[in-house]
Amino acid sequence: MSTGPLVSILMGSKSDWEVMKSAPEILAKFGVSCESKVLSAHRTPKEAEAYISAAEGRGTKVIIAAAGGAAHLAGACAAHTTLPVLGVPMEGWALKGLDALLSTVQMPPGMPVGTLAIGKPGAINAALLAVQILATSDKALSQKLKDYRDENRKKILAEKLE
Ligand code: RP5
Repeated sequence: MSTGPLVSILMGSKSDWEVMKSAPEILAKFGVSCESKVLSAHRTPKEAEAYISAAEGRGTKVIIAAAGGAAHLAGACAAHTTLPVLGVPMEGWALKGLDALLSTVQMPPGMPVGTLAIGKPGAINAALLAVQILATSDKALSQKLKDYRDENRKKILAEKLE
């Protein structure tokens, strides 16, 4: 029986939450179930592996993994599942997140991680991309995405400059 969320949002530290909370906010707009958890590739490796290995069996369809610095969480997730893994590099404490971006994006061939932008834009787009993945087999969700784009388009066109 599927007991898990459609999307799992993992992050290496509670300090990532301020940025990553944008992801569940977006998923909620689309009525997509999710679970947000702190699990670290380095600090809680066994628990991270156990959680990821069980994800597909729980009915989860997409994993979002965020980490900063030597950001190995998304790659470690990819190593333990064939579910799509979307990586979000956190800005962290140095190098403005370039370290996390490169750590997340430079996966070896055969082990893909879809890497988004650094920080909040990446958190938002990871959630939207997760919805887009789910929408390939869900017509109602696909329509919601089209409506969302249309709302944004109208908002931009209505913007006035001083
Ligand atoms: C990474 O180290 C985390 O994802 C976080 O972005 C960064 C700093 O973690 P804390 O020292 O704030 O817990 O693993």
